[in-house]
Amino acid sequence: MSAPTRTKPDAKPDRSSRRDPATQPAPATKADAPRRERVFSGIQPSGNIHIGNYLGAMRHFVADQDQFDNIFCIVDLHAITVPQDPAELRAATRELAAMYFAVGLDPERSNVFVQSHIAAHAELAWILGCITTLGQLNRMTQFKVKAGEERDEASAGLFTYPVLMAADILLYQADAVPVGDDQRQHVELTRDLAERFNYRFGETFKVPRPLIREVGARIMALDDPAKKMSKSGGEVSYLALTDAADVVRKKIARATTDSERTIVFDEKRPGIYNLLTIYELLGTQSRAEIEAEFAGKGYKEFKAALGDQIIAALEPIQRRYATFQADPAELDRLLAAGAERVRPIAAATLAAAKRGVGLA
Ligand code: AQP
Repeated sequence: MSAPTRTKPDAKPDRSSRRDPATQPAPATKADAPRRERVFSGIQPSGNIHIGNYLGAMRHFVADQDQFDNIFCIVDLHAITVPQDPAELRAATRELAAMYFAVGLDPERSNVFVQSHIAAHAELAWILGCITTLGQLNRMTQFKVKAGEERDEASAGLFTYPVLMAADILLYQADAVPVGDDQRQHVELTRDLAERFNYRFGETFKVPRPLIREVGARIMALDDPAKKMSKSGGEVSYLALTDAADVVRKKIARATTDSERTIVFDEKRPGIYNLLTIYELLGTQSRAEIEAEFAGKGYKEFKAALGDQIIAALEPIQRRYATFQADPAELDRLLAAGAERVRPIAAATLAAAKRGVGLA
């Protein structure tokens, strides 16, 4: 049931709004029938996938594959919110596909596809953009960080990026969104938009919850532990999943620590804390065991052990990555198959949203 049309777009949704069966997305496919909880997440093909992407997001996608109905996207429309070289973007899209499968996503259990291959993302983003306020977008911290001082030079796409992200998630009626901590605010906006839309136009979208792990949700830059590790940081700031062993050793040796001597998990010492967190997440030891292992030892020994551990973790990923990269036709086939499987879900949701607002 629709709310009065005078409702301000920024008004708090009234949770007493009733379900309107006319605006329910039709059950789309067998895959959309009573089911496990569905997760949706995306990664931009905007550069080298780094260990922050892996520890904050990708490894959870893989670990939880059997628990969820899985939809993972290569968000190329998000990537073009900042300038991209077209040939590099094309290559990065396949590289990210290869990396998704190399870290362990099984194409039988996880749907992996390219965002721009399903036009419903852009269409729903427009509709959602019309119920999003400038005030909401002005509060998005990632835009402020990415636009920097040159705000007027940033693209309108970068400003409305969170609306496209909301469309990505809501199209698939996702229950949960596994992401790193930097995306928390965007998932909150997604929830707000879903609730507002449902209130104004009838129950249409599932309101998803963020799935953010406590440890590893924010891996910091190696050269500046005050900043998050990022694809667009300098070469020495991130560890790419494709880095060769000698590069890993060099980057870890140079990683910023401090002038103290003890190797302990202390959040007030962000450099060593970040490195210890990576060590913890790639290994099996508890924090107490790690601290005991390095008691009385120096940074040099710890960094050597960390380098070895990273190299050992990356080796099988890099081997599988090379195999997928060597067969671009197979990658394209897997991506097309992934898109075909999820397209009906997106189409049903978009149709319901259009009916809701009076476009169909
Ligand atoms: N440093 C990080 N620690 C933990 N998780 C992280 N993620 C990103 N950086 C870290 C998570 O990885 C997923 C994909 O990220 P993305 O490609 O969508 O976006 P991003 O945050 O823009 O990645 P970058 O590396 O920072 O790229 P640039 O520099 O191009 O902006 C998300 O789940 C994200 O939370």
